[in-house]
Amino acid sequence: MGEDVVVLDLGLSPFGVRVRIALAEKGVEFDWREEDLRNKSDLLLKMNPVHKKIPVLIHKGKAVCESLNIIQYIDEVWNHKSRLLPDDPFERANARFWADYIDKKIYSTGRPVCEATGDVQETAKKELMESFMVLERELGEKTYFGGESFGIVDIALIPYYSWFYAWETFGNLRFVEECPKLVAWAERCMKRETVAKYLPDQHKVHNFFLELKKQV
Ligand code: GS8
Repeated sequence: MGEDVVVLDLGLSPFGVRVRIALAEKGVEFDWREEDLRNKSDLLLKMNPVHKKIPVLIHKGKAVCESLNIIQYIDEVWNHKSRLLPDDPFERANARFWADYIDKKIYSTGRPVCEATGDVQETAKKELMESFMVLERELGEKTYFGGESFGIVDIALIPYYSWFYAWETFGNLRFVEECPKLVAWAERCMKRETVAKYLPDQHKVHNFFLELKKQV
């Protein structure tokens, strides 16, 4: 492997998908290793001793953790093509703000929409849709969140497109009606080889939650 890059990951993880897309955008080859989170490898525990979570990017033997942090690292190391963050400090701060917004809002409400019932699910549905409406407004008429070029905010959000079907099925949410611009944006992103290659099939995400529900 020319670049000496290893990714510790999990197929359906939206955080792991971010890392795979970022590396693909840069044309960096990597050795992909799927972890069993019920039986974490010694390598994962050694490389991410603080959180013990995937994804971890191991570059030349050194570990970088946390998906948004990893995207920024990838952008800085392989800075010759496909800049994922803008150079302008204000635009850069703005991109980080929105990536952080997605991180704080989507996963934490998106999981209970699939897993919970009753009031907990209702509250999560409301909060999730509120966040998507905010993102719909921020995207507006732009091609990508950063304008004409695909970047960190798109990479932070697009893995959740694989969850839309699960949210529609478990939560009865309607994305095409509620946030048409985001759906059109997601379809635009899907036309990119790097996204289409790594986005999990939406039925797999739905089945994952179905299985999870059976275990309860
Ligand atoms: C989240 C990673 C995460 O939650 C990031 O990389 O952006 N903020 C981090 N990883 C999960 C799998 S995805 O659901 C994980 O590794 N969980 C293992 C555990 O909690 O033990």
